[in-house]
Amino acid sequence: MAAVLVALLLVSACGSSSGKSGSASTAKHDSATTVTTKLLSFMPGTLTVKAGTKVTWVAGDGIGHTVTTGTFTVGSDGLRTAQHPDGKVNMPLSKGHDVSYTFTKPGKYTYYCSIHHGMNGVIVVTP
Ligand SMILES: [Cu+2]
Repeated sequence: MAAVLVALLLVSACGSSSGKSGSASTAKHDSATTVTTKLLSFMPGTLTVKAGTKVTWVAGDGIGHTVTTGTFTVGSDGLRTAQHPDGKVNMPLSKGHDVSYTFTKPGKYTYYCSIHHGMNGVIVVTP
């Protein structure tokens, strides 16, 4: 739990206005690379991206969460019964304070919200 690799992460305040106009879309996040928290879950629960893609987590609710990579076990009720952070990513997530991480190596990366035991997700990184 001690390793909080803030340096690896980019935190951007998406809620702040840039003052720019003329953008084609008001959506600031690409749904193909964004995970949004909703009803105490990560949506989508599994996101597949190519290696080198920056994934962004956005708080879609007013609740504080974390994005914590690591392994976990889930009980029959869908709640985590054990969690083991791997130290890669462990960042607080709240409205207006997105968390981003670039996955450079192919693989299956499991993560969770350390506060809410029902919030578990997977990033699948393809070559
Ligand atoms: Cu949470």
